[in-house]
Amino acid sequence: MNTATLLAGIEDAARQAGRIMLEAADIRANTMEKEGHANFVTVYDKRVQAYLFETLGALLPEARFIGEEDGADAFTEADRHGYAFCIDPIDGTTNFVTGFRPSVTSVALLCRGKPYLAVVYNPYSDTMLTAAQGEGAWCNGKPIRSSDEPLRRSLVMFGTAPYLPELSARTFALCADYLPRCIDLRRTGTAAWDLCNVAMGTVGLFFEMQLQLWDYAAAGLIAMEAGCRITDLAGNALTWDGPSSVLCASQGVSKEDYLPRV
Ligand code: 2AM
Ligand code: CA
Repeated sequence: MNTATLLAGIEDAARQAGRIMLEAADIRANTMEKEGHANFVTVYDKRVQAYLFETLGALLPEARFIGEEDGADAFTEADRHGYAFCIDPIDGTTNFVTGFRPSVTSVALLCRGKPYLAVVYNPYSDTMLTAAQGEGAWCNGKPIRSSDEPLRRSLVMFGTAPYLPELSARTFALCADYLPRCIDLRRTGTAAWDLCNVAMGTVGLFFEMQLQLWDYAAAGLIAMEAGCRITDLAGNALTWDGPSSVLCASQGVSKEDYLPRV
């Protein structure tokens, strides 16, 4: 199957996943707590993942699956070979539960352990972000590039990892470091959407102390294909095989401004 057909199939599946999110009812009553503080899952996260596993499995039967819910949530050595879908059925589950927007569906297709195709869909604004490795990134079918503005004329977004309280002091030290060096800070509650904002050019830089592979695999490729730099918070290349800190900046942010100074 060629790249365009495969990408179109993933887009269709993400759009249907978005429909499940938009039609969700009684979300709070259908919410369960996972391990740790403020870590939720709803029946809809599980329903969307089951839908995506089934639909994408039919699209590319030889692909393996890594997804946040219901097990199958670890990258394994087998995923370094062939194809593997890496899926977050609902990124921004806390937003989904509380009614704060947005939440998105995130699907990356890894090829030999590296992101190859990516789809992030925001059903609340009907915004479809896509990317193909080496071919570019698109928003609703139009090519996107990250911003040319320097950090001092850009917004910075960050995630707080509330389920990992040991990271909060460092997270807020980083906020205090970046705040005087940028216009202002923003937090949406979905790392995939934050990274897409850097890719779309609305935001100059994003950081979070720890993300899971399914939080950043798809949006990370979209950001790279839009000209962004993406590394861990120490500036090392991402290995795309498990949890990591993530630092991502638009093409206008200089190397000197990129890394934290604390
Ligand atoms: P989620 O909504 O799919 O859970 C918010 O800071 C970001 O971190 C969201 O993208 C959220 O994804 C993600 N996240 C939630 N729990 C996490 C965990 N235990 N480890 C890393 N990232 C997590
Ligand atoms: Ca999720």
